[in-house]
Amino acid sequence: MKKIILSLLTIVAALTVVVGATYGVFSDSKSITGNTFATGTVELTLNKSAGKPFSVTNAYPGYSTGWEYMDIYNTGSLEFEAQISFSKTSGSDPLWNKLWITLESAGGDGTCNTDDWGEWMIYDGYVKNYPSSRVVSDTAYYHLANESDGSGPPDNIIVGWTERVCQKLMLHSSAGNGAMGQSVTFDETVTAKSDND
Ligand SMILES: [Ca+2]
Ligand SMILES: [Ca+2]
Repeated sequence: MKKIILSLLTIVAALTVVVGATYGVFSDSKSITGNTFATGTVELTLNKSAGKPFSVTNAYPGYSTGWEYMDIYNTGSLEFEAQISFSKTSGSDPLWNKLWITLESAGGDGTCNTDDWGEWMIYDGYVKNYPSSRVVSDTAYYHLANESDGSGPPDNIIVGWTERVCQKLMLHSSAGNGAMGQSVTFDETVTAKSDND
């Protein structure tokens, strides 16, 4: 009986050795190397006509500047949507409240106020009421608008391209004596945002 038990123990020990052993395998492996992920840059350059910034003196109700422009030039590596905003930095509120601005795209000929194709009205109203969230690179205002990934309506300025925004500034004819002998200073800012629709 003792011999049988010893034999069983030997068998169990042997099985343990077998179970604990690792099998050899044949294998093969290949890699796709050099995966990278990098981001682009949003960068705008703002060029302008000689009459910008506006520098108006001795104005009166109904006075208007001539047509000036600024060029929103995409100098980054990503197409972008462009927005304009205006903010008063100092000076008279009664005068600021009566400043009126007209914004138009330059159209196909790139020249302001020639009424050619693509010369769309962007805004015609009081500067203080300008809707700053408005994308001015939309096809409604800009005939070169693009959307390379087709993800939404074309409202991007593509890399290396320029949108010319024509503008003239006037003092509304309804301005009263509260705006007389006053001055106001304001900023016009263009914000470029990477494509988001
Ligand atoms: Ca034109
Ligand atoms: Ca877009």
